[in-house]
Amino acid sequence: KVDACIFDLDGVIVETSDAHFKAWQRLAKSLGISFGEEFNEQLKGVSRRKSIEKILALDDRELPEEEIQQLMDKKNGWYQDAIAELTPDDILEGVPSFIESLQGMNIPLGIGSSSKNAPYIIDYLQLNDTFEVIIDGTKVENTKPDPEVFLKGVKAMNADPSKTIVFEDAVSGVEAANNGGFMSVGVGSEEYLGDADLVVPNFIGLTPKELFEKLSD
Ligand code: B16
Ligand code: MG
Repeated sequence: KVDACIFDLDGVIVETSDAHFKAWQRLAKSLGISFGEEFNEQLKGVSRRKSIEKILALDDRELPEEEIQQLMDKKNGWYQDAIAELTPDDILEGVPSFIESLQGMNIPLGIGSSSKNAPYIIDYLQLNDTFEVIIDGTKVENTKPDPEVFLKGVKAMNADPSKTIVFEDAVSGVEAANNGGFMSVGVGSEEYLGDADLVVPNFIGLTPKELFEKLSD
C-alpha cells in the first residue's frame, strides 16, 4: 500500500534543470573551466554550495570564501532571471493528470527539493495548494544524497518511508530516497538512474495504478 508520494521539483515537475545547467556552464566558462552534460548529472539534486565545489574541483581550484559567495550569487541571479518566465504551462506533460489521479485516491503529496528557489518556482507554477508538505533547500542542512529532505517530508505527512514513493530525476536524489528507505522512482534515463526501484521516462500516459503494480512486481 502507498501512504504518500514525494516529488522532487527541478527535473520532475518542471524542466528547470536546463536553466541550472546553462547558468553553471556560463559561470564555469567565466573561470576558464568547461564541462558537459555527463558531469552535469552530478550537479543535479545537490545544493548550490556543493555544485560550485564540484565545479572548482574539476580544475583543482581553491578560491577564498568571499569569492565563492560572489560566484554563487552570480549564478543564482542568472538562474532567477530564467525561472521568472515560468508559468503553469511549464508543468511537465503528464504531471497534472498523474497528480490529479493521486489526489482522487486521497494520497498525500509532498515536494522534496534541494533548491532554495523552490518557493518561487511553486508560486510561478501555481502549485501552492497542490502539495500538503513542501520541504526545500531552505529547510535542510544536508543535501541529497542525504535523505534529510525526504525524511522531513514523510514526518510532516505522518507517513512511513517504506510506504512512500519518491520521484527523482537526479542520481543524488535516487540515492537519497534509497538511503532513507523509500520506494524510489527515477524519472528520466535508465543510464543514470539504474539504482532506482523503477525508472520511467516521464509521466506521459502513466497512471498511479500502473506504477504501483510495477513497483510491487
Ligand atoms: P538552488 P531539486 C536542485 O533542485 C537542482 O536539481 C540542483 O541542480 C540545484 O543545484 C539545487 O536544487 C539547488 O538549487 O541554487 O536554486 O538553491 O532537483 O532537488 O528540486
Ligand atoms: Mg531534480
